[in-house]
Amino acid sequence: MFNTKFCEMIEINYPIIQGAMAWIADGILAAAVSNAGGLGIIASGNAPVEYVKEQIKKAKELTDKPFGVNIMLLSDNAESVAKLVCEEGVKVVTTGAGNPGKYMDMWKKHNIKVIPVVASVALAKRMERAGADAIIAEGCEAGGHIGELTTMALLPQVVDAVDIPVVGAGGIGDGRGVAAAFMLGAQGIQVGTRFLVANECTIHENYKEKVLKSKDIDSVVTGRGTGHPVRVLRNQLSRKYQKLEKENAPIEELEKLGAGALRKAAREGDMITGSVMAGQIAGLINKKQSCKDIVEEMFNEAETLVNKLGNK
Ligand code: TUI
Repeated sequence: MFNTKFCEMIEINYPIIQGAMAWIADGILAAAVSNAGGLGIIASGNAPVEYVKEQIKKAKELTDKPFGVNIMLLSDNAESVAKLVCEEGVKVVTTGAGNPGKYMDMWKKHNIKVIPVVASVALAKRMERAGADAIIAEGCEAGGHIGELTTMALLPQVVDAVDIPVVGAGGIGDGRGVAAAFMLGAQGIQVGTRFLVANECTIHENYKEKVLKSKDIDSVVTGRGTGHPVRVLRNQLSRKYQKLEKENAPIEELEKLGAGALRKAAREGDMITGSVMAGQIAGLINKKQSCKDIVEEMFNEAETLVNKLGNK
């Protein structure tokens, strides 16, 4: 039922992209999602280019299915990673936190499918004109760096504004979310938070436990004042950050507090001074599963729901 044109374009069985989560989405997670029939994504975040190269090598060892690499455009290494994906023959690139316009021609020349994440209709249109193959419309329910609009409001407006496939993201954690995104016109979905607790996700157990324990209102947005709003699960770091923001602390002080904090949470399990990025849907996520079970369960649930429509 959910075998869309988008699936054909990317050569995947299920129209699901695994969200690019910096210091979290490595070659192991990406390969597991691709082996499950979705599109696994290696997140480059702020990591050095050598790290990304290693993760691409690992993913190639673990799967013969297509996988992608995400370029985080705020990173100092964005340009090097943008070139690396061309050298490595990566099939799909997603981008986040900016406008990837200056790399589009290079990627298209290398036959890479380009799927930018956008948080507005304006950028979606610009990306379509620049040659994007599809668009990920990400609402502010998502974890990490976010825009202003919710998925419910953003997704149908982007669907109406462009002729290329649109993938819905932000707040999707089960089959109900999948069905809802399709009702809004999406041809695919992107899921991050639910994959945090996947068996193949290599983050620290403390991070997984914090996601499993979290409730509906446990995420907060920090950094609205600095122009880089980020959704995280509440902890000592987020409280300190918000207090400093209220006191109008200098941006440099806030940046210093945030530097390296995601790595600390994801790799060292520091739930006190680490940045525990996750989406609003974390409260719904209550079990660890393989990537295969997550993907199949989400689409089976969605199919059941859609079949029920109109029946009493
Ligand atoms: O990029 C993400 N999520 C991220 S990136 C990240 S690493 C980071 N850490 C600290 C501070 C900042 C980043 C953690 N999570 N999601 C995709 C996304 N892109 N969401 C929103 C956007 C976005 C927002 C504005 C994309 C483009 C944009 O406008 C650019 C323009 O020039 O118009």
